[in-house]
Amino acid sequence: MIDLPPTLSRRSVPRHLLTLDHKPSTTGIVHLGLGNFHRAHQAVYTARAGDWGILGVASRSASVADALNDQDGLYSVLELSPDGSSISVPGVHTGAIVAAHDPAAVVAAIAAEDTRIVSLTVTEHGYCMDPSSHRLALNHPGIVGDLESSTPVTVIGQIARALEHRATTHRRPITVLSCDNMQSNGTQTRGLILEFLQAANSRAVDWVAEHVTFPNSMVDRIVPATTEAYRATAYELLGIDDRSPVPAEPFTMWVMEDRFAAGRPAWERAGAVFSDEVEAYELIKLRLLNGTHSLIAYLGALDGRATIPESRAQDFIEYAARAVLEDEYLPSIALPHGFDVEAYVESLFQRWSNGALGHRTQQVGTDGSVKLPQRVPQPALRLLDQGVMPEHLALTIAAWLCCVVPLPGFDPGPHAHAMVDPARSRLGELAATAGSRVDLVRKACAEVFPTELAESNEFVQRIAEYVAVICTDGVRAAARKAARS
Ligand code: CS2
Repeated sequence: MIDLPPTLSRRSVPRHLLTLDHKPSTTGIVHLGLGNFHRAHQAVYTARAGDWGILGVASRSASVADALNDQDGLYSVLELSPDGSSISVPGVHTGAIVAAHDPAAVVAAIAAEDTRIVSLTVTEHGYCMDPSSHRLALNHPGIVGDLESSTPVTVIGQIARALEHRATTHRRPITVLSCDNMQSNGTQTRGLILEFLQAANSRAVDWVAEHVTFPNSMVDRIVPATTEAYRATAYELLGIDDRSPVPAEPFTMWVMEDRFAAGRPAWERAGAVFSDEVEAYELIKLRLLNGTHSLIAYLGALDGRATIPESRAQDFIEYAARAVLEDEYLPSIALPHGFDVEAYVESLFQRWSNGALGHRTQQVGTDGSVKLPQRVPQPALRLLDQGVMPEHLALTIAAWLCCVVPLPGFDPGPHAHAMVDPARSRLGELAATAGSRVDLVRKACAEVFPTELAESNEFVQRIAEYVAVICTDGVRAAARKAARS
């Protein structure tokens, strides 16, 4: 007989590794987006805060939800750094469901009387937002369908219908907490939900506006995708087979507004910060970390680098990263009171050097068409208005385009090919019909960025020049050009 390794459960897990040592007695939180980020971030804070259970909702894939249900709601978080690794098991999920299999169950869970918070990590893509106007994309096929349907399939439709249900039945208040990397994520989510309800001619609009809160939040932790290698490390550390471990860096940060309509876990016990300056923290995160991260990922992928630490170790990438961060992103931010920006910037470069984590360029480069609009346009427009050309922001967009748009005679390499982007096919169509490289860049910018950016001839021209240099002389030559300018 073969001895199978024990599977993860409340009975098999070593007690000292469990953050919450008992199954939560209630489910106060419904969380949409059961990906790795939520499981290594909010779930860890919640487990440390006490007895608040989370029902996890996966959008499509059943693998994580099945693993959690088969493992008593458990999975492990594998913390990796050059100084060593450690493992813990949050133990805060009371169950998991898959939205695509049962959208009505998602609406029912959010509408339930005991649910006090609905939180989201559904990525920028999940909000069905028009990139230029930042309003609900009323022509999005999912939204069009959801406006007619009582079993909505989009996240915005599901939350809106559930709030409508609350408004017309028990009327208990609730908080909608976006934990996605978007500027003013709470305010934007509120706008999208209210627009949906208005478009649906719902009578719940006023109730939602008055009784549901949407705090803004800034979330931060580098959390790669799970691979077989991470599973093997988790097995070594746990001695138990976990079907769904999550790798993460040691650093973690969460800053949010304290506006919860129906109570909240004591997240401050786990180090979360409640602040009235969240929007400033969001800008620091979105621009200094995420914006620079994008540039490192695209330059790295085009240079044949599989991971962020390998990319960041190239002198030309380190130079470009410091230039974009210090000269182009930083001046666009009013720092929060008492914030030590030098220490923050140095900690970023250390975090990006974490070779034990091996965060992939392909992962950071994925979804550029929905991530970059949150990172690049405002700092770029600000400098353009002052008559300054944001060279490294132009390089960021050029490098992204070279990764995801088919350009004649240019092969961006395997890491760029592996990047997933919802705009890939549309950008391919534009490339096939564009009259010139500048025309292609202008149309691509008009497709994903606010109109003002695509209308800046100078900026579009400069992006096209960088695209040309990357295609003919390579990414290092393009970075040299940006450094000289
Ligand atoms: C990254 C983020 O994929 C990306 O675009 O910049 O996922 C980043 O790792 C996290 O936001 C860190 O908190």
